[in-house]
Amino acid sequence: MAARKSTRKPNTSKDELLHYYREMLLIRRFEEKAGQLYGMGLIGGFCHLYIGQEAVVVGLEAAAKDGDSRVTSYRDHGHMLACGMDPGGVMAELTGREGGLSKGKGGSMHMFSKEKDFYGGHGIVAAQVPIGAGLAFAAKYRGSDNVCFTYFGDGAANQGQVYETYNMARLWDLPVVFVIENNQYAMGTSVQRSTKSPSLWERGVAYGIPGEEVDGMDVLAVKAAGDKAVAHCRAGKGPYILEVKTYRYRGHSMSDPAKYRTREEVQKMREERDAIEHVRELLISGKHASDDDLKAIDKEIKSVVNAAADFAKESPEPALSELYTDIYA
Ligand SMILES: Cc1ncc(C[n+]2csc(CCOP(=O)(O)OP(=O)(O)O)c2C)c(N)n1
Ligand SMILES: [Mg+2]
Repeated sequence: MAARKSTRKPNTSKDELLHYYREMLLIRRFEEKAGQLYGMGLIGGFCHLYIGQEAVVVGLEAAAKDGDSRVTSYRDHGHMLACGMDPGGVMAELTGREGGLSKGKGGSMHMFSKEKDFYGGHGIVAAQVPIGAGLAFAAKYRGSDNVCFTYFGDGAANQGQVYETYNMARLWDLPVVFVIENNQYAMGTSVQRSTKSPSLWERGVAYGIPGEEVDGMDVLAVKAAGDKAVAHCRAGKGPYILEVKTYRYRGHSMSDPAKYRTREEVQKMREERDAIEHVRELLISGKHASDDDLKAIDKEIKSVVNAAADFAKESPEPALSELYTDIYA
């Protein structure tokens, strides 16, 4: 990844920077806590952490407005927090408790919020991509200018259904922002090993869909690209692709031994490119906040996350009768 170019525009206000800082920190601290609860045996099944990728969803949510929808993969806790879903409800779903957003019956990969227009949480790689086009179809059909943010990974970008969706989305000029979260790995396979063409967004050109690469470790760059993509969609010009270059610090899931990359590679990213540290530097160098101010924010966020974890531990397990509700047959 190229060295960071400062994308800070003179009009990036203190409030905006503080908002990004808080939102990204909430996701990081939440995910660290989820990792701890998993280690304690309180979370079962799979758990895919978003640590390192926070700037992607926080930057794009800053470009969204009421009524826009979002849909993503199993690496979804950050997306839920960024669109305003309750941290306690998300954590209690991870622990499989009654207070969870799917009443403890869905778990990490199956959470939804009608109120926030969050349509999951999908465990099948790329399955959310056609669903995203469907959500965009609904927005257009109803005559709104809302868009659907459809997130998927670099690995998912090699799935055939992505290209069927591109074709239809452009044919019908659906308001979809396709967000490829290129974190450079699909489980243990690096993008260099899986993908011939170095640029994933350029594949949209074959379908007449414009797009661009974005520095996903710079929340201001993500927000600026998000604004551009969203304006394109809202103007009725059809879909837009953002290939956001990012990096996950943790393994694919909690059970990943991470033998496919070196510790040094991860360390280098954390030290030189961390998105939260970037905003922290902007806040300090712009004299918008002191070290103590930022420590106070961290403390406040830790207490939100601790309260979510307490709720997730104390909420009861679902009643056995719940086995027979919310089912088709
Ligand atoms: C159709 C399908 N094939 C394989 C899998 C197993 N699988 C789960 S995640 C994953 C890797 C996807 O990587 P990427 O799209 O880059 O997303 P990331 O995990 O990096 O966020 C694979 C192969 C699956 N869940 N679904
Ligand atoms: Mg990936």
